[in-house]
Amino acid sequence: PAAAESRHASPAAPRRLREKLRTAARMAGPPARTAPSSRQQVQGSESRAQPASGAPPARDTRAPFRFDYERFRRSLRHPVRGRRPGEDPETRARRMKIKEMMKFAWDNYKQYALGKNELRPLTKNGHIGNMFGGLRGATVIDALDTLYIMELEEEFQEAKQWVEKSFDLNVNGEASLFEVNIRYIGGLLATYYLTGEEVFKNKALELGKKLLPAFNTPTGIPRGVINLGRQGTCPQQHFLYGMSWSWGWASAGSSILAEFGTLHLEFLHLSELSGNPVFAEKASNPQPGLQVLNRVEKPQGLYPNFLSPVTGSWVQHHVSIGGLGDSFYEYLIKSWLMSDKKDSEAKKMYDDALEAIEKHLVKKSAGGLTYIAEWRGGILDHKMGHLACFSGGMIALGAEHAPEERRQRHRELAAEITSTCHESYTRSDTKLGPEAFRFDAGSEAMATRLSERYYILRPEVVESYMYLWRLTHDPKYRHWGWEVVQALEKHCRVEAGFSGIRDVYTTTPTHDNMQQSFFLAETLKYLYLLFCEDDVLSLEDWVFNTEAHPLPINHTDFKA
Ligand code: DMJ
Repeated sequence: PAAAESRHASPAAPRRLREKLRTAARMAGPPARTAPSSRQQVQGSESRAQPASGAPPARDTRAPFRFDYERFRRSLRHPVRGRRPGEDPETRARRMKIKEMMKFAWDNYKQYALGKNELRPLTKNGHIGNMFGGLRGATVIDALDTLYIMELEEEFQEAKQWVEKSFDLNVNGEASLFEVNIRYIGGLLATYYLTGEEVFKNKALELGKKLLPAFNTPTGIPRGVINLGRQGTCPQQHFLYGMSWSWGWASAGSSILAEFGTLHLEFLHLSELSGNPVFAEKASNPQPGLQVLNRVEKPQGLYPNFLSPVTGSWVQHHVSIGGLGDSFYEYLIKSWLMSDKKDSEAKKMYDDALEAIEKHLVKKSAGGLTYIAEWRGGILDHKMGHLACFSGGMIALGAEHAPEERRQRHRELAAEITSTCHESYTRSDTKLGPEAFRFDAGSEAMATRLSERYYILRPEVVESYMYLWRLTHDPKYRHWGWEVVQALEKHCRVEAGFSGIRDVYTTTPTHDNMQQSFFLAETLKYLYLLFCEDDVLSLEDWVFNTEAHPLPINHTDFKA
């Protein structure tokens, strides 16, 4: 993930977007993907900059901005849910099994925890937690697009009704900018693009505005925590504003690479749908912080995980393609793909970062397993987190677009990393992988610490299987995905939903009593797609945000 960065380094694409949006706002004529339509009134136009002089504002004669949803749908190259040509019965049966798992997960959430953030499947109640600043229904929002794609129509209507009637944005509490963005904004945007239902777009835009104050820092790099409640009005921009903080646990008030770098995809779409460039501008960080990431020296070309939003310098030299760093890299390559391959600066940043990772972090174990180590001030930590296993899919996706001399090497690297992550699953008693596994002290792809033996229904390994399947059609990826389905059924399915487990190395694991919302957004969606034809949410039309919410590729030219 890395949105803000790609904008520091990549003023060209956002500039094109801003031009397009301004033109659209002036309505000199319908822009490429926007045109008047009777049913598409956009929210957000009311919050464009107003004169701050105190004089009464001139009458606004501009026609309201409208996003032409029908035109957008016609621009897709494949039907969203695919064409369903003849397929072998086993693949279909497996897909149907995964659909049944989704229904089971949803039904139990609905029965015992609707409106809470997650289901506690053992105690049969709901969990709220403290990541979403008073927002509720994380599982509803995360599940919406998966329910839609799986054609669970009744369940989708139940989720939609909850959004219409009960999803309250007037909340007061400290939220993670990153989590709210990837789960709520991403989920709402994706569901709008899939269905054309205005409620999802309107909620996304309303919530998006509440996140903007997090960017009010000397560099424009946002802080990690935002209060969605305490708000006033900022006269210059006529926007609501709140207060923001850095995480208490992050070194010296720093912002986290994978957090401020994982906004760009969603924020570009907020601007695309509203006609208001402010979202793209904020996530592009064009203000005083422009070029921060380009300017700051990167140790051996690597990006450390902690950056000061005040000074724009690194606070600590910990580099990881897993937690704290992961989705920064993911959003670089996906920014380029989502821009229809126009955001060349994002692509260059991705290429350079991957080259540094290959050179300094990619290692081979004594037993021949390829892994990506972490780096702490120049010292390698021979460990891979479960989170880092998304990188097989990311590298495979990037490899398709790499120059000839790198393409094959990156394809092999992606396959090897994915195979190592598969090993971390097969070497456990449950056939599910631990939170982190190591390659030291004679250990190979296994957790060596008690505190790293748990599995919380994470998606990253099946995410890579899905990409590798789509890009290679090697049947082993479907086979590996089916192993995961069986292990989930055996060890994580309980009477009232799915639960994480505390130790993957025992066949009688204790459950953690939590059905994570990303299990419905990601794990089950990627498993389902693994057993679909390639035209279901085709990679030619969509990029998945880091929570597996599909956002459309902008096939049209940004130049108005
Ligand atoms: C998800 O919320 C996202 O994939 C995020 O990028 C990382 N972690 C979780 C799932 O493991």
